[in-house]
Amino acid sequence: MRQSKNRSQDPNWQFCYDSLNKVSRSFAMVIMELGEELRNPICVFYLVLRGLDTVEDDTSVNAQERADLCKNFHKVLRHKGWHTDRYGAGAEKELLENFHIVIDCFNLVAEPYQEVISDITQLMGNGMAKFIESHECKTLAEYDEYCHYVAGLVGVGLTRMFTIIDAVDATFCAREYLSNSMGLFLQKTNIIRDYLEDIEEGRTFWPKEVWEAYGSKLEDFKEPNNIEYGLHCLNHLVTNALRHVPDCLEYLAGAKDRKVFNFVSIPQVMAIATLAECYNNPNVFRGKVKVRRGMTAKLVMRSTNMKNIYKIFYQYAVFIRDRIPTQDPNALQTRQVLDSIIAKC
Ligand code: PS7
Ligand code: MN
Ligand code: MN
Ligand code: MN
Ligand code: MN
Ligand code: MN
Repeated sequence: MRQSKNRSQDPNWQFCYDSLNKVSRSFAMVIMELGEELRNPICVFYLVLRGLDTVEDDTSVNAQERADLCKNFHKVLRHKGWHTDRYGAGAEKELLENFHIVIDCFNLVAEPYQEVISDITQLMGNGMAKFIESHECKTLAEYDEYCHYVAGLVGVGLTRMFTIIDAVDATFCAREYLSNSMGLFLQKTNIIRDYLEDIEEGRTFWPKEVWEAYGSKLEDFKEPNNIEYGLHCLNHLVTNALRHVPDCLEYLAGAKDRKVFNFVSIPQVMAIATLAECYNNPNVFRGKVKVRRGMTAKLVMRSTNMKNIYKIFYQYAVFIRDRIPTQDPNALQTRQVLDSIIAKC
């Protein structure tokens, strides 16, 4: 293998960055903005977890086989030449068909990064396997547990990497709940927004403990007759996700490196914009709610310092607060969590 320094001339890294651009809607851009030291390790981290997630997601393969591969996925990283053509579709299938290239690149990143990637892959794979077997989030505690495995752990791993180059507050490694909240806020926003897409693919992440208070089947919220109950449930889950915001603001305030700050702040800002768009919005049950392209560009440009971040969160909190329906069963809780966010801005 030739040296890895010049990414554009090394066909293996070329494959990784091409693959990253194809599989991730949101992360390719922010990863490219990272500095030289973190860019390759975080690119590999992303592709390894995207590979693992493709195994978790492919319900056309039987549950036992998927769960076994999830549990063993960290071992694949030590298995030169490993690849599979059994999972996923499109760019994600192509990623797993060429996974031996990702493994070669994994072996080129510095040892401390390899250790983070391997540890987090093992913990995430075991967590995913647990939920493949049980198949749904019953309680709110299980919802938080699932989100910890698939996103909170990503935050924990990224924080360990940021600490290697001294880019975030040194206490963050010991205060894992802050990194966990960063991931849970992104993951819960994704789960709320993807209601319809996930149902159509035969999966459900909305926790039963919440939706059963508003309907007898989660799918029923799609029916125009049930829209009022659907919105109550949606608003309940938005309120639950907003509880992570104070931790996220504390984390962002402790990200000192300029490039790392942009990397961690842009997804958080996109999440609050997406949640604000979803709150009390019947279109969540009809299609994919998106932040407008022009707004996304504006938010990305502004996400460069804490003063702007506070301003953006303040504006979205007020925007949601002004739209709380008086008859919403969680109106009071929603107002309280928004007021606690506003107080931090
Ligand atoms: C290593 C950057 C910054 C402290 C693939 C970034 C899928 C929301 O499934 O693709 O298409 O609907 O839109 C990312 C914390 C994880 C959490 C989780 C690895 C932030 C495998 C992101 C991303 C921690 C499980 C992608 C969690 O959403 O979803 C790296 C700090 C992967 C982060 C998955 C979700 C990410 C997600 P889908 P998306
Ligand atoms: Mn996606
Ligand atoms: Mn998944
Ligand atoms: Mn997925
Ligand atoms: Mn083969
Ligand atoms: Mn999703």
